[in-house]
Amino acid sequence: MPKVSTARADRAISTSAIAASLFIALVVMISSLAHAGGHGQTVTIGDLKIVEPWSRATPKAAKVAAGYLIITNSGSEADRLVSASMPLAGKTELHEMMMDDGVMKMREIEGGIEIPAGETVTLKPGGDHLMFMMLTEPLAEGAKLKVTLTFEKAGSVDVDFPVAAIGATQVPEHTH
Ligand SMILES: [Cu+2]
Repeated sequence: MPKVSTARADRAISTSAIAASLFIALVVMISSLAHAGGHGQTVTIGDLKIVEPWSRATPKAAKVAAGYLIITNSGSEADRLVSASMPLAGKTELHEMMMDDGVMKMREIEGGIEIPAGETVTLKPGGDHLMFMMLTEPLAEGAKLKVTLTFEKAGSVDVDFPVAAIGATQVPEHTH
């Protein structure tokens, strides 16, 4: 009888080992899918490459939300992000953060955001950002916002901004 129970135990172990490796494979697959989704799309327009666009869900009463992205200019001339628009926002501005009497405030960037030749500009929490204003509805976690970015030289391009959870401080599902 001990033999049988050992065999059973072996079988039980190998079954659970298979289940565990299948589970791990599944988790890896799902997290890589989520990871790819979390990065949002990579968009290229002319010499500019846009990666990791994202925004953040808003509570019901909120009228503003921020948008973030990374822009790399591989060209030999500077370009400039001059404006942006988003269908759920009555108005979209380009904002910067600044200290005013010891208080962090934000204000519209006059003349847009320069993307110097050969450099990468990151719009992120605490720094420059897109400000979606006069929202016509709350931004829902998991949604994708179609944002139109207009550059002085490269022209206009549509970029999908995935919406992270309320309070998120980085790209959704971003795990590096
Ligand atoms: Cu702002």
